[in-house]
Order: sequence, then structure tokens, then C-alpha cells
Amino acid sequence: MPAMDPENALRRAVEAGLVVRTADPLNAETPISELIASVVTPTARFFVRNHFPMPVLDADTWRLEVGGLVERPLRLGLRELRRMPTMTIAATLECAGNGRALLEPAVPGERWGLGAVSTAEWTGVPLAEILDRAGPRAGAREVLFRGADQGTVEGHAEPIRFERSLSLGEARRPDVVLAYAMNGEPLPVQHGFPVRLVVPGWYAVASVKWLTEIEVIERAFAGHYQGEKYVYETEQHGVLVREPVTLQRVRALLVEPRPDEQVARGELTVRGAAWSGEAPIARVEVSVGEGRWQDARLLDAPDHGWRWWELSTSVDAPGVTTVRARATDRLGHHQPEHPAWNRLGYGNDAIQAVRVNIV
Ligand SMILES: Nc1nc2c(c(=O)[nH]1)N[C@H]1C(S)=C(S)[C@@H](COP(=O)(O)O)O[C@H]1N2
Ligand SMILES: [Mo]
Repeated sequence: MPAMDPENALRRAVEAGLVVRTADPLNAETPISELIASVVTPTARFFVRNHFPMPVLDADTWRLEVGGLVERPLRLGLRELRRMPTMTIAATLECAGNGRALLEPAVPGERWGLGAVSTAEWTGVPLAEILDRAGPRAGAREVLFRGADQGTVEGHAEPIRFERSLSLGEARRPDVVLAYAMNGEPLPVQHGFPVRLVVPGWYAVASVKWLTEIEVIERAFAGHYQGEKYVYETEQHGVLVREPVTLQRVRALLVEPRPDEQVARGELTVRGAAWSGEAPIARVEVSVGEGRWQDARLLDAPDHGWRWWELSTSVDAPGVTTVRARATDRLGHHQPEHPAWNRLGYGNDAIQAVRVNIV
């Protein structure tokens, strides 16, 4: 299968100002300090996370196979999909490894800072529509999504495909979309052309790119990227506890001021975005120095996706100080002071601190 030329992909990422973590496969963060308070991240600046070389699929010959435990197996081309009912939804994708580089002791895996998160408007066919057409049969338990990309991974002799599943119930949620457009344009190759799954609220590993097959299965899927990776592994009372990575944890991202920025005494604007996969954002608070937590103003909320917030405060004492922001969602989930360490380094939702120099 033709793959995207890694050098080309890298050059484009650098030109767009992405923060490259690995060149091949390309893994790159969105430049946080360049983010502006708008719901969507410009597509060229959307973070990129790949496990294998990026497949270049042909729009004319590409087909989506829907099979397994269904009444009516389907084989759909891009044109057919585009003629089906559509939906558009803003959704924030966050890599489960976002913030991994801040964990101590260090853990293996991509060394993400805090920019493995972005938001786009996704347009496509509701997954529920496709599932209804295919008609899951009695005994159907999960829906498995298979990407076109493949490669070899530790512990497996043969190359594997990128695969993930959802329970039938999650797959039928009305906000889950088979997206063929991102911010109003066809999906670019690096984000899954021609069609990807988008599961709003879940860590982005669930949002399978370069989708070619959907299989309804009667078992619980436990492939590499579900049973071996993307699992919170902790030791509790000497016993290894394993929990799958699912919904995004609540988090506030500080965009302004920037790390190590020189800030003039007087008024200080603190700004950023906040999101939670479990419930809408209820509150964002900011603290300067060790000062009290002040409520930030929440800006316009899209139905899904992150919500921008800002606070105007004043700083008087010159010197180095720390600005922190923390979010709470409507179910009362809030952020820990220190990361909840786990062996593979997922879900670091600790309160972010930005050091600034008041002059
Ligand atoms: N087919 C396929 N889908 C994939 C991946 C992948 O490597 N292959 N990576 C997943 C992970 S871990 C993340 S964080 C998101 C990243 O999506 P993006 O590159 O569009 O930002 O895609 C997910 N879907
Ligand atoms: Mo990820």
C-alpha cells in the first residue's frame, strides 16, 4: 500500500509550526502558545499521532466494508457515504499520552508535552445510521474498527493493523461520526483520509483513521492497542491493576501567559481552554503565585469540544511567579495537584503551572 513520504510529511508539519516529537512515523503537537480563542484549531496546526506509516488511500477505489454479525453486510464507496444523512460536530481530540513528558519517574512512550490536543469540526455520516442499515444480529456485543495502516509491534511476530472497538451501546451514541471532512474540507491524509471515526469525549485512540472495515463481533476485543496499550496500569497493594483508557479526564490548558514570558506589572490576562469527556465544563479557576483561586469567565460553549475561558487579574510584585489553572466539570470531576502516575503514562490531567517573570 502506498504510504505518505515521511520527509514530505515532516516538512509540512514544520512549516505549519507543529512541534515535532518523532519524524517517522510523524508525531507532532499543536503549538499551544499560537492557539487563539476559537473553537476549532486550524487543520494545519492540529496535532498528529501515528503508530505506523500513513497510508495514502485512493478516493475512487476505497471501500468501507461493514460485516461480521450483521443482517446485511455493506460495501460503501465515498460517493455513497456522501449521499447519506450528514452531521457536523465540534469535538476535541486529545491523545491519552498528552502530558506524558511531565510524569516522574519517566515512563516509556512518546514524550508529549501538553500539545497533543486539538479541536475540529467534523462532518460525516452518523455511525448509528450505518449500523442501522447493516442491522446487528442477536449476540452482537462490540463494533470493531480497522484502519488501513499496519506494521510490526513488540510481542507480535506478524504485522498488525490499527484496530479498536467500542461496545455496541457506545457505537450507537448519536454523536459518533464517520467523518470525511474536517473544518469544512476533505480530511487530509495525516488525519485519516478518506474517512475516520470520531468518538467525541473519548481519548483520541478510539477515533480510528483511514477506516476500511467495521466488524460487528460477539466477543470483547483485546487487540494490541486495546488490551496491551492504552491501559492504565498501576500497582495497588502489590497487585497490578489494569483499566482501559476511555473518556478524557477533565483538564484546563493554559495558553496565555506563555511559559517564561516577561509580564509587565499591572493587569494580567490569563486565557486557555478546558474540556472533559465525562460532562460539560462547570468552572475554571486561576491562581497566581500561591494566591487564592479566582473564577475565570467561560466563553461561548460549542455543544461538544473544549471551552475557552479567561480571567483578568493584576500582578504587582516583581519576580518569578507561577500561574495555575484548574477545571471542574458538571459531575464534579476535578484535577489533581500531581499526576496520577501509571506505567504507560496515560491520562495526565494534573493542574498545569506556567512560570512567568513579572517585571
Ligand atoms: N488508523 C489509525 N488510527 C488512529 C491512530 C493510528 O495510529 N492509526 N492513532 C490514534 C491516536 S493514539 C490518536 S491520539 C489519534 C490522533 O489523531 P490525529 O492524528 O488526527 O490528531 O488518532 C488515533 N487513530
Ligand atoms: Mo493517542
